[in-house]
Amino acid sequence: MLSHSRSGDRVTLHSPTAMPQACGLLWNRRMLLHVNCRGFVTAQHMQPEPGKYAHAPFLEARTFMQPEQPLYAQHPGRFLFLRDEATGQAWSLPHEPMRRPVDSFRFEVGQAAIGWVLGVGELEVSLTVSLPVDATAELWTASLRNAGAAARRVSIYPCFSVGYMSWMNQSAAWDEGLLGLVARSVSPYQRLEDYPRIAQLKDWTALLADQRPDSWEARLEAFEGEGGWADPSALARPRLGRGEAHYETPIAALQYALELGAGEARQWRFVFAPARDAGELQQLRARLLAPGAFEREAQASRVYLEGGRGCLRQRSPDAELDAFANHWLPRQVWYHGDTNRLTTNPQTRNYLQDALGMVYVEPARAKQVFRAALSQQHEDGGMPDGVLLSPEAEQQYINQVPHMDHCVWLPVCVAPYLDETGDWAFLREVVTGRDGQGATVFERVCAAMRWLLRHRDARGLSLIAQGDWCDPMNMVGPAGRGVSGWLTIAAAHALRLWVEVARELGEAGVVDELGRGADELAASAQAHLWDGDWFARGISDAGRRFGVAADEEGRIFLNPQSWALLAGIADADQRERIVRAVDAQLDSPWGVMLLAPAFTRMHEHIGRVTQKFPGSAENGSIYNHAAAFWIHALYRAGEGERAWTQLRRMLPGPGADDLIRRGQLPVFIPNYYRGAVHQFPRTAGRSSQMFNTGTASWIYRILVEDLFGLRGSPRGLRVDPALPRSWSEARVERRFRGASFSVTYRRGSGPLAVTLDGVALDEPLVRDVEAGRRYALDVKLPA
Ligand code: CEZ
Repeated sequence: MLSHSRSGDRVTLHSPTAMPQACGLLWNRRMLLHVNCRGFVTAQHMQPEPGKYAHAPFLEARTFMQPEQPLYAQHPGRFLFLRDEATGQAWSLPHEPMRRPVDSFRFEVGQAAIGWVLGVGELEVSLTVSLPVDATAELWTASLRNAGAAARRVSIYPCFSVGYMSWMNQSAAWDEGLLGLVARSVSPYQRLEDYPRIAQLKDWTALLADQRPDSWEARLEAFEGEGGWADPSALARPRLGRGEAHYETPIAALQYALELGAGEARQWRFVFAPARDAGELQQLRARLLAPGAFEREAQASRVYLEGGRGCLRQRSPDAELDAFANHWLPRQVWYHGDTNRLTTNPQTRNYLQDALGMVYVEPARAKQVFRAALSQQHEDGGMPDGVLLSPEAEQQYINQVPHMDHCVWLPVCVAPYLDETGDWAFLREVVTGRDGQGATVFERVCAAMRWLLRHRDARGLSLIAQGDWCDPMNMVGPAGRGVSGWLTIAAAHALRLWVEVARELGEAGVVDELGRGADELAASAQAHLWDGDWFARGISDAGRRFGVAADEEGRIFLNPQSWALLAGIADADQRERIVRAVDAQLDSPWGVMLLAPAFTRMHEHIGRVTQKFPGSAENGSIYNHAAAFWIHALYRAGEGERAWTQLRRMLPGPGADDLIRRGQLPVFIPNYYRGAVHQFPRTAGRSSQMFNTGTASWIYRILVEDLFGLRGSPRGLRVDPALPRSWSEARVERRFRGASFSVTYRRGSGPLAVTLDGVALDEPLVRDVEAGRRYALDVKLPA
C-alpha cells in the first residue's frame, strides 16, 4: 500500500481508495498547495491576506485553515480526463470525479513535487505538480506514453476547477494571445473604501498551456451536461464545445486529440495561476513556460528546501523514523519558520515556537523572530496576542481575544537558542520597542517575566482572562478572577529558565528576584492546584476548580502535568502519581490525549473548548503539540522509555492498519489525531490532516536534544542520550555551532562513556567547539 524511496525522501501510496484523505503539501513564500491523492487540491495564496483562485462551485465559507476539511464530489481539483477514441471509454485521472479504477496507481509525494503515475491498459500517464520558488503559480506536467504494440487514438483533457468566483462578476473564455483559458472576476465588496484594496487583488484564474489545444470549454455546466460531474457529457462528443462562461461558473478544460504510435510518448506543460490582469499572465507565461523554465524552477526549489535540512541526520534501527526525521520533519519546521504559516499576524506563541524549530535549522532566522516579537512588546512588559509582520497587518481571528500566556514563550524559546548557538551577546542587543524606548533583549525578557508575576491573583495563581495556550478556554476568567493552573506552572518554568540565563550573565539581582517569583508560583501551585494525583487545570471566575478527580468530564488535563515535570515543581512522589494518572486516563495507541473524558456538553465555567466535538482538537484529541510537551517532559524527567513509546506513536505507520486508521501519509505530523478513544472508538486515531502545528519544532528539538542527547550548553556540547532499549546502536551527523559531529552510539556494559576522536572524556561534554572542525564521538550507552 505504501512504499518509501531508498533515501526516504519520497513516499508512494499505491491506492486511491485505501486512505482517501491522504495528501501531500507543497508551498512557497506566497502560497500553499494541499494535494489529495484522488486529485482534489486546496490552494491558498497571499495577497497579502490569504486568498483563493480555485473555488467551490457555490458561495463558500471563508475561514482560516481548518482541520479535517471535508472533500466533496465537486471539491476543487486538478483532473486529467482520458478518452479512448476507438471505444469511447473515458477515465478521470488520478481518480476523481469519475472514480473509474485504473490498472495501476501511484501517488508520489516528494519534497518539491507531488505526482501520479497511472496505468490505463497499455497507456502510461503521469501528472506532476510543483511550485516556483517566488511566484504564485502551479507548474503542471502531463505525459502520456503508449507502451502497447499498436497505435492508439486518444484525447486528453486537463480539467482544472475554477468554481464560483464572485456574485458580482465572473466569466471565462479562451484567450488565443495568452494560449490559455482565462477566468475573470471581481471580488465582491460593498464599501467604497474597500475599492483600492479590491483593485489590487489577483481576481483572474488562468490555465496557460505550452501547446495549443484542439479544443476547450470554459463553462462548467456545458462540460458536465446531463451526465453530471461524475460522467461529464462533454467527453461523449468528439470535441469540446469551445464555450464561454458569461456570469456562469467557469471551468478550465482543454482537449488534446492525438494519435500515439507504439512506444510513442508526448508531454505537455501547464501553468495554473491567479493574476491581476492580462499583463501579469503574459509575464507568467514568458517566465514559466519558456524552454527549460520548469527545470530551472525545480532546481531553485531544491536549493530552497536545502535551506531547511536541519542540523541532524540519523541512522537508527527504525528506518521509517529515519526517513521522517531526515527529510520530512525538518521540512515541516522550515515551512513554519520560513512562511510564518502564511499569515500576516501569527499568534505570538506560535511565532516564537516556530522560531524554536528554526534554532536547529537556521538560527539566524530564530534570532530575527525574537527581535521582531520583542520590538512589539507592550510598555508594561506584556506581549501582544499576535505579532504584526507588516505595517498594514491587523490582528485577526483569535488575536482579538486576550490570552495571558504569550510572555511564557520567550524564555522557553530563547533559552534553547542560547544553548544551541552560544550567542550570549544577543542578550545585550538593544531592541527598540513600540514606545521608541530601547532596552536589551535580556531586560525585555525580564520585563515579560515581571509581567507574569504581576498578573496573578491573591493566591499567587496566574490570571487567565480569555485564554492561555488553550485558545478556546475563554470562559474561565473573563471577569478577571479566574486562573490557569497550567499557566501558573508554565510561568514557574519560564522564570526558572530565565534564572539560569541570568545566572550565566552574572545578574545576581535578577537571579534572586525571579528565583523567588518562581518559588512562589510553585508554592501556589502546590497549595491550590494539587488534587491528590495530578494538578488541576484552573479555577474559574466563580471559584470552581476544574480538571480534578471530582469532575465527570475533563477530569484530567495533560498540560499542567507535563509542565509540572518540566518546571521541577512535582516532587518524586507526585511525579510517580502524575505518570500513573496520565498512563491510566490519557494514553491511547496513537498518543496521549489532551484531556479526558472529553466534554460532551457546554461547561460555562470553562468555555468554548467544551463545545468542540468530543475527541476533536482541544476537546480531548491526541493534540500533538501537547503530546510533544509531555514527551519532552518525560525525557527531562528521566522517563526515556515511556517518552520513546509516545514519540513513536506520533508517526503514522509503519503497519497498514495504523496507516488506514490515521488516514495520513508519514510526511508530516498533523495537529491532532482524534481522541476520546473510549467515547468514540470508531474515529479514534484519525488524522486532522492539518500541517500547521507547533509540534514540528518540539519534536525536532526532542530528537536532537533528548533522544540523541546532543544538547548545547554554555560550555559546549553535552552528550546525554536516551535511546530506546530496543536499539543496540545508532549513528548521527549533527551540525553544531559551525562544526560537524559524527556520533556513533553503541550499547555497552558500564555507565555512559564518551570518547572524542578516540580519547575518553572525563565528563560527557565537548568543550570549546571550533567552527569548521569535524569531531568524531563514540558513545557507549549504559546496558
Ligand atoms: O489553534 C491553535 C493555536 O494556533 O490552538 C492551540 C494554540 O496553542 C495555538 O496557538 C491550542 O489552543 O478554536 C480555536 O481557536 C483553536 O484554538 C484553533 O484555532 C487551533 C487550531 O487547532 C489550529 O491549529
